[in-house]
Amino acid sequence: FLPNPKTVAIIGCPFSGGQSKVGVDEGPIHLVEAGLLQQLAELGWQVSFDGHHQFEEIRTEDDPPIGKLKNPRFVSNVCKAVAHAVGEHAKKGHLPLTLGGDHSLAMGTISGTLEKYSDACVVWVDAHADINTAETTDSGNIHGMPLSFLLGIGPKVDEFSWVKPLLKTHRLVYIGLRDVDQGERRILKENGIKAFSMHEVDKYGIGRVVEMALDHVNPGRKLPIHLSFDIDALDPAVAPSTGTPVRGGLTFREGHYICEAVYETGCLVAVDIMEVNPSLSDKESVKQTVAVGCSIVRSALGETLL
Ligand code: 4U7
Ligand code: MN
Ligand code: MN
Ligand code: MN
Repeated sequence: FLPNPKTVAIIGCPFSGGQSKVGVDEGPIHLVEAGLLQQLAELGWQVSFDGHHQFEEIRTEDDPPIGKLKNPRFVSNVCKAVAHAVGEHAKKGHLPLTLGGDHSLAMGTISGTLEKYSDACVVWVDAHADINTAETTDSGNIHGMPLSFLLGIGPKVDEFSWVKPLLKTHRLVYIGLRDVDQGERRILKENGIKAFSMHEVDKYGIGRVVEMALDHVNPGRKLPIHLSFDIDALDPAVAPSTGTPVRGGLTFREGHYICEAVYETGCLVAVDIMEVNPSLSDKESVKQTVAVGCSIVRSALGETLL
């Protein structure tokens, strides 16, 4: 799908409004400072860096909750801007790599991908399903909800009417789930959304899980793939610095294997790396989490072991 030479367009998104812990907005700065741009250049990519987008100007002064949703206007404005940035890069034939920031941003990134590739499928790697609706959310944190908006599930929220529900339920697949809310389970069941939880990873091994996941969402490997990787999919021993860690996660190799296998399809058109929070836990843990974030991205962009 991408013309040669391959260009990766890096979009820094220092944004934390989709959840309540400070610091996740510093994720992109740390990933870049750890040398991500040079690392991708060494893999043979043309690297074009947007810089870190500044969202303060589009923050609405008064942003009271809408129902349970927290910071709804700010999240909406930011995601709309991100959708535009991703869409423009994709239309140029570049591969947008979005550095989060919290996972509400995926409402923007996937909207942007779908602008250029209307038949794109989504591989969502996460401990969580991020598919709560305005009705089912307990926390009101929008980083737990982006997929319901993209799929058009749940009550319409005026503020988010710009999000076109273009993602089809059979074009979404999960890997790594282990903390799914009751309401989310019902949504997954009712809509027949395919999910490979940690149970399936244990049962079949990561190799078969990725193959089954891709067979479901991308039979024949003909469709463009958007990979949205929440760092909390990895076990907290591997990636401790994140806002909502859940034990029993993917090993270092399982996480990387997913990325390698997705890259190998030749169908990858966009990547998100989300939820790295450098202000959580000690200095060494932060360093480790940021380094893992970088290596996950390198694997997704073609780094091989041999
Ligand atoms: B993340 C949660 F209730 N489901 O909705 C919610 F458990 O982007 C967590 O995957 C959401 O980190 C986690 O708040 C969002 C909660
Ligand atoms: Mn998560
Ligand atoms: Mn997530
Ligand atoms: Mn999280």
